[in-house]
Amino acid sequence: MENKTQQSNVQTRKDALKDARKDGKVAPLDSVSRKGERLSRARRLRQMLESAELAFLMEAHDGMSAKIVEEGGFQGIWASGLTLSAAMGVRDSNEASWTQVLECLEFMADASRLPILLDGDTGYGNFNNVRRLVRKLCQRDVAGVCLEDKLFPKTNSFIGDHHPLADVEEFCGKIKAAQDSKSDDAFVVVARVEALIAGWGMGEALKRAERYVDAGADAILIHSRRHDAGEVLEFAERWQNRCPLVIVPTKYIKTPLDSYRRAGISVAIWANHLLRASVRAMQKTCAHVQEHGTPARLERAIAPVDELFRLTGNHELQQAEKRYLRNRHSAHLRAVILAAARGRGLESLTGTLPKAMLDVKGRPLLKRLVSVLTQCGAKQVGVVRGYGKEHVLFEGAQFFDNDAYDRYGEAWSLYCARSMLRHKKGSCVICYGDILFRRALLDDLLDCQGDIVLAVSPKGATENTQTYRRQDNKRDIVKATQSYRRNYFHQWETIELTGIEEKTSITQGDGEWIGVACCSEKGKQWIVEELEAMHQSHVLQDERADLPLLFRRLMQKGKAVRVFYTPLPWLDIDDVHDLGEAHRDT
Ligand code: SPV
Ligand code: MG
Repeated sequence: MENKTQQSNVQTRKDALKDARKDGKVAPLDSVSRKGERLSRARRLRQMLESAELAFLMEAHDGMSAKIVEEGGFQGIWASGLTLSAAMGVRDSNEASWTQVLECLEFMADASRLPILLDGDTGYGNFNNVRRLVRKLCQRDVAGVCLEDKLFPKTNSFIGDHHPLADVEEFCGKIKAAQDSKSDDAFVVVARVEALIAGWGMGEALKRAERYVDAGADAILIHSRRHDAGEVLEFAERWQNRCPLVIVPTKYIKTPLDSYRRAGISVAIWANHLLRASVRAMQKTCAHVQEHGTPARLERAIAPVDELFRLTGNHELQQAEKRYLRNRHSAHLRAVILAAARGRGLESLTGTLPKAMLDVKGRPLLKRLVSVLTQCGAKQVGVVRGYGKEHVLFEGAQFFDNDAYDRYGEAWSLYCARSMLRHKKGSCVICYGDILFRRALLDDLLDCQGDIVLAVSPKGATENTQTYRRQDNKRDIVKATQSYRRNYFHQWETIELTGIEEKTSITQGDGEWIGVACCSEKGKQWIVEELEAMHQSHVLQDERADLPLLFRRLMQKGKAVRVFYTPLPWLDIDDVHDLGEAHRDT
């Protein structure tokens, strides 16, 4: 007899819905409207309540659990007061403030696209607190709030007896206030009837539910702590489908779901299961590690670290870095500074210190260089030291020793730091240790496309900005497929190196390599392979094995080395004269 009545309820409800859909009054339970627009979260929650299907909300208490609920295939989230509090380590007695709850909700709403129904307890105060709460929930795209007719501060429904209930009139005022304060029409206000919990009986529960619906509640949550579903099924039967019903089958967990379907219940909430599952998993993990002294044997039983990265969307961040970072290299950028030489022409000043450690306006040259590279995003800076290596040690760099600094050329120094080029990911800047440049120059170089790109001071610029340089000083003179043009777009033009040699006169080339190069992942690989080849054939173990030789060999093998002309000023400290200029200039 009971089942029959329940079945006929469902039938009525389904028929009513069918008609409403035909008339276009109720959208199908879908996340997209008929016009193809994505429905708001509040609209989707409303649909769940209004659907003839039994729907489920799964509890979540933070961003991670919200994400897991979404991936788990649920249609919505119950932001449980109990688990939000417990996850913060406090009691479900309004010990967490409402703004702390709001903050958690914000993480949850960001982490998942599901509609969230907040367990708003008693509304954290009177009607006025409810108004502010609802305004804030709408702003944060929370789909609805469930208010319970108890007193602030509330007690969890499964603790203690004789819970005091709110005055009906006062509670109706909160429901009206909630409805009046929402900025999204679809935002859902659920009124939770605690009369059965408080032992006030079925009559009181029905009477209150009626009043709450009259006050504007969109749905009624009828709560029971009995271990069978008798109370809620009886309520549903007597309620006669006046508005959607929500239940929380925590205690009467064994009731078959079809009983709820037959009773015409709209939404069942699994209110605390994810937190309970993770508490047990955490306790087991602690016990295991205590017992065995190590989590080594747990690796397969727990989520891999990569799973945390996946759940928190690290892949998206990597894509975004490519699009938005000032230069696309920064994420894994490294740099190698070749600073092994004593410095010819500076013997009077390099009695003990190598030239890279000479003071330039109160700070060693090398430290200035490391700081420019770091500012440009280099995550790791390697310094190859040789002469006076005991004086080359400071924080912020990793050191490599070249003890053959006075016998072999710079290519050998680079070979000493080849491990820096072997990192699979990210670009690497290679630069001499006796130069100074500003950040803008390196930023521009890093923006340049190419597997090996040399920063070249173009002919005109070199002559204008570096007039103090001695004419007989040797420089790395560059010839390229194109000379520098004062063209806005030159930075994006593909200009390739055709020759690089030590010469004294700039007039013989298109510009001067300033001693800074940037290599892509592929470029790094070419360099490592070429250095190994040079090593095998003993070309590397020679004082003439400098970086221009390395670049020429790469070019001969058909590897494109690019030229990036920069008119920005830079300094090359070759002798006492240069150092004097650096003091005046920097
Ligand atoms: C919650 O999840 O916080 C609830 C449901 O309010 S219950 O714990 O059953 O009261
Ligand atoms: Mg609660």
